Amino acid sequence: MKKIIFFALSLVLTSPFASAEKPHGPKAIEVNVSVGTEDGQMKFVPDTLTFERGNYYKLVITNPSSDDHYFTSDAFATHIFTRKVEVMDNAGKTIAEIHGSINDMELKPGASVEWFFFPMTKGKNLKLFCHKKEHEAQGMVGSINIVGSL
Ligand SMILES: [Cu+2]
Repeated sequence: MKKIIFFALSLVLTSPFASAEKPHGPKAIEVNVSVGTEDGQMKFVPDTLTFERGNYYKLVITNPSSDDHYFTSDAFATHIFTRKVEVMDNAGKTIAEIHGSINDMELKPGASVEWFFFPMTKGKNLKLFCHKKEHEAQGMVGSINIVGSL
């Protein structure tokens, strides 16, 4: 019985770290955003994102809806340095790592990605939108700010 409890406990304790950054990497500040909602609303939640220069971020983008949605911001890409984007499977395990500058991604229903980046230059009201047909017109727009005194 003790063994089973220990096994269960070790699963609970280790699973959140399965997708975590390697211990020697910089510590990322986690920010969450969803594209669409479970009940089919055409919006980003939240629809305004603010990042600060000098920090390192992990932006977790999830699609809880049953539609395909884009997370697109051409301006944002020019203000950050992307370290990598990790694509997760249903269990939260990384199945792909993408490197290079990124300004557009499409998430299928249930999909989740983690975008690791450094904000480089300040920016105000950088446009975020979903370019799936008619989605922007229905409210799938948002804005991204990059602030900081540096
Ligand atoms: Cu959309």
